[in-house]
Amino acid sequence: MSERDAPWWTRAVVYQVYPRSFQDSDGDGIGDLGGVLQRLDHLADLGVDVLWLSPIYASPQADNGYDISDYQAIDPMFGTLEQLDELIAALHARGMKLLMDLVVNHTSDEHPWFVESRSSPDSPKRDWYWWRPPRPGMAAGDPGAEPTNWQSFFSGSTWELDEASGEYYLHLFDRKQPDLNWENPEVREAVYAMMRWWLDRGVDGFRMDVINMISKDVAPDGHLHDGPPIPGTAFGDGTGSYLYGPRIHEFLQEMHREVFAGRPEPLLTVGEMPGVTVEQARRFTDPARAEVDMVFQFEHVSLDRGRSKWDVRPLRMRDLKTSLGRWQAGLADVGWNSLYWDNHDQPRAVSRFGDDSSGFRRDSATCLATLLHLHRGTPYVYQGQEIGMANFPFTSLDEFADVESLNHYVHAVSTGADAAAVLSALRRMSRDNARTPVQWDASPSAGFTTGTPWLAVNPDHVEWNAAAQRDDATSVLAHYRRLIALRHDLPVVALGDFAMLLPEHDEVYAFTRSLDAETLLVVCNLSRTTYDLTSLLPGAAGAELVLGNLPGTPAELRPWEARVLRL
Ligand code: ISL
Repeated sequence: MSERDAPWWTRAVVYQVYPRSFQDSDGDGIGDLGGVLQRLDHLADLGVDVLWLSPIYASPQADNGYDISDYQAIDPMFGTLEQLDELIAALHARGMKLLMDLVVNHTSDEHPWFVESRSSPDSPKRDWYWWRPPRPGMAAGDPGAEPTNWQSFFSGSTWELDEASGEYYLHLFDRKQPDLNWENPEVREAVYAMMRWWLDRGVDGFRMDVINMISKDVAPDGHLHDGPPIPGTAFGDGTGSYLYGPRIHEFLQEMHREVFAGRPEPLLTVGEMPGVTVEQARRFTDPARAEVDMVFQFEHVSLDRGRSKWDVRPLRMRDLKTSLGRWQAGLADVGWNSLYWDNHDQPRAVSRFGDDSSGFRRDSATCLATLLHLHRGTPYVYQGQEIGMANFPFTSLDEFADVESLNHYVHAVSTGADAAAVLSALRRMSRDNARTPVQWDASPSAGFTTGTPWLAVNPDHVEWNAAAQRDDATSVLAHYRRLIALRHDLPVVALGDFAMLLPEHDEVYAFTRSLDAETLLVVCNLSRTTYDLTSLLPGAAGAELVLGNLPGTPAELRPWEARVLRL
């Protein structure tokens, strides 16, 4: 890809706002659009190009807005459509763009489409969702009578019985999130019309929630297939039927034609795709196929787990290099990577991949940031990451709010797991780690709200907050600002070829980026060990420092030090 024909988003940085936890403007303890509007200077000051807004649509909030009951209304908890228009205008005035979350694998069970679908087997919208009778020869409600053996992402079966009709409906996530039936062309047209409505309003694109799951492998007679049994559970793994369904490319190409094709404005589409392989991602992001611009893949955030995310294992750096390196190579000539360490579904990166103990937190946060932002792809900054926010010191179940965490606790403990062990896994992996309020200042509610925050503020906010870092040139925040500016300034950061160095090294992550005559060497020490830099990488000696996270350029590479050097 040459500098001239590279799309705008190859040099862009995206900032994710999880609105419920970003900034409250009305004192109800829940962040809102008024709060986002108040904090736009923070984004402008960072220099980010795009704001990705997690869902603000009308929703019963069973999954914090990923359960939508009206795609074209703003939940009153978050504000009004007028404020959304105001946000679009304010962002555009600052040269930024707005990426909306698009959640169309499922709706809320309170969406009028589902309410109508559920009302009767003869409803014209019955086929908009996945309704199925009990397993042949079994009665509705019998153990094991569910149409397939699939396990939900949020624990238990993916099927919920509707007593009135004696049929089950499919929900890959919570039972309050029924899956839409994309086989039905009316469903697809309704979704496309809704998307066009948002683009006409001025939004600049969509982050598409679990978009690889919209096509299910369904037999001509409507039968869905059982998955292989998951050891130790009563369920099967259904992912083979829906992570890369037979019509997924067709649906995305149709969506592109019906929604995006021919629009003159520069747009961005990113598909969230759990389980996507690099070979599949090449197809999804090949511009010639016109599907999506980039995908979120999950390989690097699955390296520290066993069979489930709650089975936490130590991360081996070599695995991280192999994985990220394969994605860099796999999308080098076709397609594009998105780059992230964390988001609203993952624990905080500095706690998970870095070292959040007080002596290393700042250095490891800036080291991880340098590593990620110097890869080839579009980096995503998750709110609070830019000030080094860490996991929450959870000690009891009543501190959690997330449906995934709570469902897991109930299912695990009721099937015999040790409660203390479950709690300890939640403490490390719960999504609530990422969902505590943004720490704006050292005041009691961290400047997030004048009321009682919906989820407790991390007590470390007295030290770790944006106000304390804003004018400190050595802060995590200042480092993010420099990294973002570097991507804007140097074409080699956006477009340069990637080559991994020291693939076998357990603690030092190093690579080069090259474009035309320019080569950058990036060296990141992901440990507390001090290394002799020249014996590791002879080329580093005497090279010009472009950006580092520690002062000076001594001969040794210090703990959690990151350097970007020009060769
Ligand atoms: O959170 C996860 C890790 O356990 C994933 O299984 C996650 O549910 C998956 O990545 C899909 O995430 C998206 O869709 C979910 C929603 O809960 C997430 O917040 C969203 O990012 C269902 O809409």
